[in-house]
Amino acid sequence: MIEEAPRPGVVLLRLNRPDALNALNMEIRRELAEILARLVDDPAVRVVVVTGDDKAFAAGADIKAMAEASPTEMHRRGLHRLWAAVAEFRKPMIAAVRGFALGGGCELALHADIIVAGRGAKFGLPEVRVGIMPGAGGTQRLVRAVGKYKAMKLLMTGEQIDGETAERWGLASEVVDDDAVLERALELATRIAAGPAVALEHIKETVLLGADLPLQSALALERRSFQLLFDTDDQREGMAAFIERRKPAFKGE
Ligand code: DAK
Repeated sequence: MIEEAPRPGVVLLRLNRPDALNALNMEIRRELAEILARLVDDPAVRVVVVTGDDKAFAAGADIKAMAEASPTEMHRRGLHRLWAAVAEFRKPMIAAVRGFALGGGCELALHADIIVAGRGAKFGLPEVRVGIMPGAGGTQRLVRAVGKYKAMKLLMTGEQIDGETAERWGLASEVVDDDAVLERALELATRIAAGPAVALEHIKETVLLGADLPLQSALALERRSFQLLFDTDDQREGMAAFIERRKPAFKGE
């Protein structure tokens, strides 16, 4: 994993296993989990952008490393604990997807809050082609993103879709030319990094938790989060700046 700090408040994580199309082995998974656990507690870090290279975001779990594994061995690896670090990352996360985002790679992108896809991106959940099924939320997050009938088609056939299709289906926030993906993701990250950090965390938590709650409970959650933000300096700054007709200078407090 390559970790860079390209813009103020923005950390860029590049999956870096080009010989295997960034397939997720234990080393990459552990590294990603450890880095995210550190970044989540670093107040200087506001937004994380995850990317791969021009050929692949990530072509999935490393098939060669699990072909011979027993159920006990898969249990022992505790992959769900490593994925939890991604799922529980409470700050904004953007996936910048070029090339293959398959299987666990697509599931990693599905953990992001915003997906910027290149036109040549290839999204898919091809686990069925190697005799298994998604294990890191693919059956759940994909259906929530694109609906049952499109999700089932991808899950049951293992077919890939390109960036334009992903955007049309609601699996990508935006589609841009492949060579513009990273710049666009960083542009969005920079804008978000200058925003009110506490409000951003509450937005993320409320959207994600609220999606699985009955509407009245979700609205109550939204109400509480909304009220809590009146305890932040950024709320006072944001509203004062509006009234004084100037740009707000958020401090994340
Ligand atoms: N694993 C290991 N190696 C991979 C790989 C993968 N997923 N994908 C590609 N590679 C390697 C290839 O073996 C090849 O290595 P060498 O033979 O050169 O040593 C190199 O990357 C280049 O790949 P290709 O030669 O195949 O390149 P092509 O352009 O011809 O084809 C492709 C690109 C992406 C269509 C093809 O490589 C492909 O079909 N790859 C496999 C894609 C796939 O099936 N992905 C899903 C894997 S299953 C879990 C949670 C999640 C998961 C598991 C457990 N728990 C919580 C328990 C997730 C499961 C999966 O993701």
